[in-house]
Amino acid sequence: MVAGGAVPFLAAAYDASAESHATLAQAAAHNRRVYGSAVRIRDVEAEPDYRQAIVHECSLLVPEFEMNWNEIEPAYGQLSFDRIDALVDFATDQGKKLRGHVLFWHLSVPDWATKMLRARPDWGLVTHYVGFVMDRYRELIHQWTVVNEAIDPGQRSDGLRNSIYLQAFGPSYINRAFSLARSLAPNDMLLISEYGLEYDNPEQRARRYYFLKLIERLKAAGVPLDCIGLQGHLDLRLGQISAPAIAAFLRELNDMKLPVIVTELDVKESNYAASAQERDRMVADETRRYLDAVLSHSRCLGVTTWGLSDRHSWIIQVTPQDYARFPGAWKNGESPGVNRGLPLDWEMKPKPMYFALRDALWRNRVRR
Ligand code: 9MR
Repeated sequence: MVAGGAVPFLAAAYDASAESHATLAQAAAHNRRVYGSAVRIRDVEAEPDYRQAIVHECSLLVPEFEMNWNEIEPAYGQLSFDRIDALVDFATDQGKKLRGHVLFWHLSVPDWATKMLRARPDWGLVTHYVGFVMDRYRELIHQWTVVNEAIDPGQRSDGLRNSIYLQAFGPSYINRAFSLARSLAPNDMLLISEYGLEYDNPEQRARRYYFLKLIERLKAAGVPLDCIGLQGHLDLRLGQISAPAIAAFLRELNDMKLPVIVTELDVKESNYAASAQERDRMVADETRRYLDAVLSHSRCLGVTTWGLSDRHSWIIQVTPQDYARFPGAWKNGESPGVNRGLPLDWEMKPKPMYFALRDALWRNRVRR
């Protein structure tokens, strides 16, 4: 093991085929953490340079959407596992770990299921999908996003999202979801994951408050919850992350003996009119601030980014609202290009965010 705080070969230029520098996975492993990314299997199959970067940099993969209920069971009773099987096969062949994502998420409930659950709250409908998925990959997947994005302040006094699950089964659907997952996977790591926890504004303060209250209730009720997923969708339009707010939040989780995983890290840019160099610096700085806050204040088991390269980001587009913030810009036919909020650029070359991420993973010793 290399002593000291510096990542070895930091100055070496990135070349996906070169073995001469520490990868993100290696920097994470230096502190017994895991680094990984969400992937779409179709892109992995179609784009050799992307496939190579994924294989090289990641020790864990997350299906970006292939495991969602609406993907697996698009019509009632018709289960299709082709794409998720291909993704799990790829990961397993390459010796990568997997996170099962996502069992209970309001946006992945198929329309037919929403209709049926509205008409009759049938828990069996839900257990059917979850049972099939968890059983099928029992030997291959040992960590699961069980419940995702359950918080939505402003709807109810407990801060819970008024999702179809809540409407059908009441707030205890979360307890039941975890009990179900535990019964199907007695030794796996079960996560609840949430977004909007990083900034010091009224909305995110409320999100942190209600999320902690929920976690406290779940722990008090003996719900088998092993780890907290912090999505980490950073957003430069909101200013800078609040290190004190994050530290206070993580102290509460530490008191409950709960480890965390950063599950969906990426950065939405704000100033698309700045130079590419400046934009990349702002993204990297925010990434560093965030990871230093999380990694130094928690027992953090790993980081996954929501995609590895800007070519595949779910926030790839610079939106009309973004353009509207810069009247007069790009009049000469130039363009801001795509959002630059992931470690590698469109050409699979590392950007400053890559080095900020790698450095933070290397530098922040693990707390056990
Ligand atoms: O990035 C994902 C996108 O490709 C899918 O179309 C979408 C719907 O399945 O889900 C996106 O991922 C979301 C994740 O599952 C939960 N947190 C927010 C992510 C972005 O919407």
